[in-house]
Amino acid sequence: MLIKKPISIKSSEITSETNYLNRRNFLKSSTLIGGSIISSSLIGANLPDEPFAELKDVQPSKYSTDEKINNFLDVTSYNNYYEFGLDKDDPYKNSRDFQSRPWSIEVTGEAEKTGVFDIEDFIKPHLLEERIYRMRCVEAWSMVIPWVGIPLADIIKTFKPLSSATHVKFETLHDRERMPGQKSRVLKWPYREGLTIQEAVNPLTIMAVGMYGRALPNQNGAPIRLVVPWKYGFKGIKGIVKMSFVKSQPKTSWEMAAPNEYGFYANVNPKVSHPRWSQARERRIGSGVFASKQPTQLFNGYGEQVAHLYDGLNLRRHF
Ligand SMILES: Nc1nc2c(c(=O)[nH]1)N[C@H]1C(S)=C(S)[C@@H](COP(=O)(O)O)O[C@H]1N2
Ligand SMILES: [Mo]
Repeated sequence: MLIKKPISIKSSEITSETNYLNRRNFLKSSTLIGGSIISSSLIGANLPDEPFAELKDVQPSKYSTDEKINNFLDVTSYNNYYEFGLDKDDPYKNSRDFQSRPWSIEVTGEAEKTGVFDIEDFIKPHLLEERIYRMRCVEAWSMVIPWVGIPLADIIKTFKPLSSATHVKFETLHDRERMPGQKSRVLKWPYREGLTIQEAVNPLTIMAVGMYGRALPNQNGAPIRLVVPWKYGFKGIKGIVKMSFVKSQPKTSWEMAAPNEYGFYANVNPKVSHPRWSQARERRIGSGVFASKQPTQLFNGYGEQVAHLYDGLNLRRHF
């Protein structure tokens, strides 16, 4: 268990939205010492070198939804991160000792500035924003997650991509000792993802370094992961060590594994079924076992910001 349950506090209380919001106000107005409900003693187990650190100067964003935020416990114990196992609670159980520092990110390809950068230097030039986004997994469940991150456009700008760069490609850490799930052949490692340059610089696309105002837990992709809220969750690659500016559409891990099931675009689309299930509806995690599924929205409800990217593209063919 990630969270050592303190006596007399139920997990529902630890993680409720109200507590999250109260905590947020509390953090704004005072120095955090032990005793806040989500304190380093509860979460610290997940980031051994430092407590689940509070992120400073996080700006709110007009792109955040005001929908009900999911419980911290849902978001950190119901995960897909095959590097740490295939079951939903495997990442939570198996990533506990993962060390996400020191960490460097290699930037390569069609750009003026390339090289290997320490994560702190990679993040430092940028303002952190809170982005409360819906996340829709291709498996037909969804959550609302308060990410903390940096617009990918701001990051990309600092590397000055050349006009020859049409796509951005990302890779997760490849290390079978630190990521034991990579001993399985379920995917071709490292996990790979990619976006067109236009998708990458869309204002909704962020690289997340935190959630709930705190550093990103390991199971959610520490220290840095992609969040592309109008696409299926698998586009949101975790534990990124490499970003490449490339001249053609890169092959992604899920496309390599099952090209008829997982396309490069992976835009959320209720009208385009997965070959094995419908995408018309989704189960909102945390809504209770008796809650009915809710309708899935085209582009996960972010059409106003992103529909123009796909003008003239056949979304059924380019799924
Ligand atoms: N490296 C890596 N990134 C990954 C995955 C993975 O298995 N490995 N799973 C993806 C899938 S299918 C989803 S739905 C989201 C889940 O993100 P979350 O666990 O933070 O909610 O992460 C995505 N990023
Ligand atoms: Mo997913």
